[in-house]
Amino acid sequence: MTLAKSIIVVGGDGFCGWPTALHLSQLGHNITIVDNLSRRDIDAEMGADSLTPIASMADRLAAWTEHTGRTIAFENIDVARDFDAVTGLLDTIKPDTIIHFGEQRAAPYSMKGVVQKRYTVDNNISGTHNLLAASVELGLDPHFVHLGTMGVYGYDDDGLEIPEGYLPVYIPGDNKQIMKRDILYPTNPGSVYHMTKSMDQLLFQFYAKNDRLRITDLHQGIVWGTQTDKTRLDERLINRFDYDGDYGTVLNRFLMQAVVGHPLTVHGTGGQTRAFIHIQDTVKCLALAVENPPAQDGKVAILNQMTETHSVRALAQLVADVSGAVIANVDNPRNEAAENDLRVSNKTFLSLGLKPVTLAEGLIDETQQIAAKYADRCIRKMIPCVSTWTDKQRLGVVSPKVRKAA
Ligand code: NAD
Ligand code: USQ
Repeated sequence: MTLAKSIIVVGGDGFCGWPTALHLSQLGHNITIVDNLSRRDIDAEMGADSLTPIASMADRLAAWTEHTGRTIAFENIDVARDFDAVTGLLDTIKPDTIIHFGEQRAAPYSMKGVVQKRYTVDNNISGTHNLLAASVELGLDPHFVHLGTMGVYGYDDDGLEIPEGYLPVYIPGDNKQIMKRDILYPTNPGSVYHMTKSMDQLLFQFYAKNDRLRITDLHQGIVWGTQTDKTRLDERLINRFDYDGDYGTVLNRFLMQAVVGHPLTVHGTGGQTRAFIHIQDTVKCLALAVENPPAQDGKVAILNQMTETHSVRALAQLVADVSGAVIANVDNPRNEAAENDLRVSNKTFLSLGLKPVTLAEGLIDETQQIAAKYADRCIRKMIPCVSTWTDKQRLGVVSPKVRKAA
């Protein structure tokens, strides 16, 4: 165990933040969760809920202390709207590390309508900026670790292996010399949500250069699975499992759909290839990032936090093969390429010692067992993806229809 750090986990009530807070607490760090519980409020607003019964924050924290003897502090603060509370907390704690999970993270929710578009931009950009500006205002030097997304790179399918954040460009100079520059990889976001992550990158670039903040931006792929070794300790520690059409991510949705006898909802041909990582590896990557802050050299460290790539259609086939589920190709409510290839460099985490959990390792079974255990909590009408990307789709695809069943 290295030196115990004082760590603020913003968004620590969420799917990735909760197991990360537990993991870092178990490693001996002093954890303060900051969360305004907005994710639970959005569930209530939509009439949805986690498939797993997530306990209240008070019960979660009490269960953790019972099992481990360790305590985690909790502050209910909206980091986007309550700058004074953010400043007060940072001044009191003077954290070694701030991990920032606290954003509106669903692409379909961010495209639902103008209210959700504006909320996503206001919440995500202001929250990130408040945390950075408060740190500078107080003269603090925390290592800022942000959860970004693979989706900032876009899915151009030009055969290039996506590098970790920066693209070397070679520019011919006036005297025929070639000048090299490392520029931020040009962003190509596919939703208002993904756009906010592209905008976060510019905030980090500025604060790293101007104020010498040490920033790590983790470009994470789609997280699948539910439990980690820590959330399994007690049912009150169980992690969130989103399956609804806005917040459910593709593989977890397929696993849950298989269990409740719903056709697997493949958008279009299912040729969309995406990057994936298991939740257990997310928490391991966060611990590695915390232990390896970048130098104070004015440059943001960008790491691709993903372990494998799969097409949506291959995932559906895999789940159908293990469960006997039927695959349904539905009209795609999104505005995205129907087919793409994806190659991604993730060499930094591998070099730091990450040994990835792969889909092939049977963990699909565990996630299916969790889905089966709580299947009676499924609200079936929340399964279809009805948030459309454009007005044209909104008119034609109010309720996505099944085109073909395999
Ligand atoms: P989540 O919605 O489950 O958790 C986010 C948490 O942040 C919630 O508990 C919410 O209440 C809180 N929050 C939101 N706005 C806040 C605010 N203004 N002040 C305080 N708390 C606030 O999401 P998640 O799946 O755990 O994702 C966490 C982060 O990781 C997000 O930034 C997301 O973009 C990123 N990410 C997630 C995935 C994934 O597949 N889940 C993949 C790549 C990146
Ligand atoms: N898809 C289906 N059927 C479904 C649901 C989704 O075919 O029932 C397709 C989508 O059209 C899309 C792909 O699956 O092509 C991925 O969708 P998703 O909802 O699993 O993932 P996405 O919207 O990209 O967002 C999720 C998280 C987000 C994170 C992102 C990582 O919600 O917070 O940033 O994954 S990444 O995709 O790498 O950018």
